[in-house]
This record gives sequence, structure tokens and C-alpha cells, in this order.
Amino acid sequence: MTLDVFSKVVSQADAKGEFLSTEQLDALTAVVKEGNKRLDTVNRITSNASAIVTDAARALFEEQPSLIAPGGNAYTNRRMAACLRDMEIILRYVTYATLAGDASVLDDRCLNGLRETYQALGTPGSSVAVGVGKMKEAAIKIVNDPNGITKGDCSSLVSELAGYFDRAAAAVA
Ligand code: PEB
Repeated sequence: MTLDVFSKVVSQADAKGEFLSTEQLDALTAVVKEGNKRLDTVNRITSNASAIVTDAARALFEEQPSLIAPGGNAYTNRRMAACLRDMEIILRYVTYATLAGDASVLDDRCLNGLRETYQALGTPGSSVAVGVGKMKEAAIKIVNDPNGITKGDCSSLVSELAGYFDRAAAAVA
């Protein structure tokens, strides 16, 4: 497992027995230079995690009320709790990937085998994917909030973040 963008570049270069390229060093320099934006992004999502999860779940159940109706996949407190927990786990791994600048931790420890797990449980992965999409919207809104932060261009970081949510949604859809 690679975990972060620095280790990834090192292992790629080492696999070829090469020094780091100028392009690789430039890309890593950008990661370091933009590091505060990354930390602020992770901090903002982390401190709003429970609101992100519960709002997304509420919106999902509003759109798909059969999930919480008798016989639904989130019906009963136990299943509702499992559902909120799953969404929180996915959000947590998205924050790890965002901090690391690399999807490997999300892939290896969260998404790998998740589709099969949901199939075995009879949990609709496509509904989980909708919930993940709603967490994505909420997280991006919070990250882009101009209040209380030094203004700067976060577009590339936000698209990276969006990519981790999309990856999670695609893994279960
Ligand atoms: C994945 N989810 C569930 C289980 C597992 C996961 C392994 C079975 C064991 C259990 O119930 O705890 N666990 C979870 C995860 C990781 C992990 C992501 C990553 C590391 O270790 N039900 C719905 C919604 C959806 C949902 C569509 C959005 O209607 C989820 C939330 N997951 C859900 C439900 C269960 C579950 C389990 C309801 C319980 C299913 C059941 O027992 O009937």
C-alpha cells in the first residue's frame, strides 16, 4: 500500500531505478506549497462530518422513502445505524485520501470488496452511491465557504476531493 503521494512517486521512480523527474518534483512542490489548503479542507470536512453524514442520509431517505419503510434496507434502528455508520466510514476515508493526496488508502481499506459486501447483504449499492454523492455536494460547499479563511484558488484541490467521492460512489454503484 502506498498511502501518500510522496511515497507513491518514490516507489514509481525506484521501480525504474531513476531519480525523481523535474515534473515529479514540480508536482510535489505544488503539494507542499498548497499544503495549508489541503489541511484546511480536511479540517473543515472533519469538523462538520456528522452534519455532512446526517444531512446526506436525510436527503437520501427523502428521495428514496422505501429505504426507511417497513422492509426497507435502512428500516429498524439497527439498519439505520449501520447505514449512517457506513456513510461516516466512507467520508472518513475520503478525508484520509485528501490528506494523503492519494486514493490508495481509500481503495485498499474501504472500497476494496465493498460492492461484493453490499451484494451479499442485499444492501442497494446504488443507493449508497446516491448518499455518497450528497456528502460530496455538502463537503464541497463547506470547503468552498469563503468565511473565516484566507481566500485563494482551491479549484484543483476541490476537483481532487470530488474525485475521491466519485471513486467511492463508482465502487458501489
Ligand atoms: C460495510 N456495511 C454493513 C456491513 C458491512 C458494511 C461490513 C455488515 C456488518 C454490519 O452490519 O456491521 N463496514 C462497512 C464499510 C466498511 C466496513 C463501508 C469499510 C471499511 O468495514 N442501508 C441502506 C442505505 C445504506 C445502508 C442504502 C447509505 O438502506 C447500509 C446506507 N450497511 C447498510 C445497512 C447494513 C449495512 C451493513 C442497512 C445492515 C444490513 C443488514 O444487516 O441487513
